[in-house]
Order: sequence, then C-alpha cells, then structure tokens
Amino acid sequence: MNKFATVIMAAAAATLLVTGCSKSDSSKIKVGFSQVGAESDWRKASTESIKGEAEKRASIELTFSDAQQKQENQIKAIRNFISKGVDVISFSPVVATGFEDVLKEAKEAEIPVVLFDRAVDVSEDGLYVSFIGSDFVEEGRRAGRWVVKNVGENANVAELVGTVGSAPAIDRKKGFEEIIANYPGIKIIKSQSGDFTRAKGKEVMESFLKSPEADQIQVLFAHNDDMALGAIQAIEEAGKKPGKDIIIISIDGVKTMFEQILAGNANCTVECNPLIGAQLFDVVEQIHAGKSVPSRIPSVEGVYDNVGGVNVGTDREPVVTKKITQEIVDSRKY
Ligand code: GZL
Repeated sequence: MNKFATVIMAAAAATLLVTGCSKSDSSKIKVGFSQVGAESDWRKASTESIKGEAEKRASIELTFSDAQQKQENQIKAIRNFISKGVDVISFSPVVATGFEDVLKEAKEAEIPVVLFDRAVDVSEDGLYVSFIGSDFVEEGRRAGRWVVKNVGENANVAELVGTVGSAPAIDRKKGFEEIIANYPGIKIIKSQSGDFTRAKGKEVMESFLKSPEADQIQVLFAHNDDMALGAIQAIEEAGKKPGKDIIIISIDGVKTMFEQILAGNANCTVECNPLIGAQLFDVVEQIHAGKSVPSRIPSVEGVYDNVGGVNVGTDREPVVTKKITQEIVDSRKY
C-alpha cells in the first residue's frame, strides 16, 4: 500500500477511536439506557450493576445516558435511542408522569421499552413491556411497621421526602402513612423534600432543627439513606445524638448506612435492591428472542436494624429484621 493510502487509513482509524463511533456490531442486541443521574450511593450501585452486567454479556451493546435528574434529558435520550434504531430501550424515570408522548413514539417505532427501578403513570396500555423494580409502597409500610413496633404508638415524625413526583417518593410516603393511619398518636409533624441527596437532606434537617417543632421530633423517616446520612450530620452539629435523641429509619440499605447503624447513629434501613442489572438483560435477551416476559418483575429485599427479629411484614408474609453486625457490613455489595 502506498504511503498516502497508509496515512488515510491511519487517520480514519484514529477518528473512529477518538469519536468512539466504532461501527456497531449488528450481531449484538443494541440497548439504550437512560439513568436518573448519580444522586445517591444507591444510584451509583445501580449504574455499576447495569454497566457491569452489559460488559459481561457478549450479546449486549449498551448505550448509556445519565440524565442528571432532569426529565428533559431523559426524553431527549429516549428520542436519540429511537433515531439510532436501538433494539430495546430501558430507563429509570426520574418522575412518574410526562413520559406518555415519548413512549408512544417508541411504540410507533416498534422499539420495546423496559421500565427499570421506577414505574411511570400512563393512561394507555402497551407503552412498556415490563417493569423491573421494588415495591416502594411495601418499603414505606415496612418502615411504618418498624416505627410502631420499636418506637411505639405515640411518636412525632420528621419526614425527608425523595424527589418530588418520583415513584419512590410518592409510594414510600403512601405506604408509611397507610400504616401510621392506624395509630393517631404517630404524627408527621415536619415533611419536606431532600431530593434523594445527602447535601439537601442535611440542609432540610438543619431547617427542621431550627423550627419551633425541633424539640418535638422523636423519629426521622427518610425516603433514602443518602438524605438520612446528611441528616445525621445536621443532628450531630445541633448537639443531639442521632439514633438516640432522634430515632432514624430510612430506605435503600447502602453500606454507609449499615456502618452508621452499627456505630449507633441510626436505627433501621429498609433494603431496596439496586443490583438488578442481570434481571434487566435477561429480559432484554428474552424480548429479542421473541419470548414473552412478565409485565412485573419484583426485587427481593430485606430489612436491617440494630434490634433484630422484628417482623415488619405481615403475619401471612413475615419479613423479620436482621440485626446488623460487622460481618453483615463487610458482606454488603453496595
Ligand atoms: C429506588 C430508587 C431511589 C433510591 C434513591 O428504587 O429509585 O432513587 O431509593 C435513588 O437512593 O435516588
């Protein structure tokens, strides 16, 4: 090959490497995934599970998009996936409404959609083929039952709400309130969104602790561990003992929260499993093979605390809390 041709070939190869637009391999299943963001340890574990599982599977070609907790970025990413002609679209919707139009566009393009982690409210059937994720209402119920059994039937509760309009925030609140509705002595006296982040959770807890109701707060119910971790800092800086002066219960089950409970700074975390990447790509492969898939694939989760042996499920379906030990902390995968 003459020198000129060699130079052109090298330049072309370099362009492909730099732009990353290597020709996609038609033998692979092209999956477009739009992630909420990187707002919490739970979310980072979720992303690692998705990317790690895609890496392991020769059958999958993943295009991953981080929406930075903005719905408009998710809608844009989904439209890009449609125009790219991916085989399957999956996403964790940052909020539960406002996706109907773009899901109809995916349906018109005959691209199946799998909801991951969070569900959406849509009025039309057939806009997604399956929803893989946790039962957030039951997570809220488990937190409510734990408060009744471990704090009692009289408690003033401060609530750190997740991202406004998101399925986990709506449903965890719903489940918690469903349980405490049976106990008029348990009252939510402060409630505000901390947007699932540690920084905002700390900021809102600081405002709670400066409010007239500050000294009445006996329990903190946080919709995720990251907001609870921020609140622990705020409680300590206010000169109070987290886990003792204010009992703390949250949801996710991230390792850092396990460490705080073991250290006596918090009391209970309701597990919400982010490690569902394998379930996602199992469904993707089944869809691609033309097989039917369940419309709902629930995650399997437990509840961990500093007590142990507390049934936070029902008599018919008990869910018994596991007391956190160093061994359990060391075994956590996220
Ligand atoms: C729950 C997930 C929530 C986590 C938060 O499945 O959607 O989003 O509880 C995360 O930590 O921000």
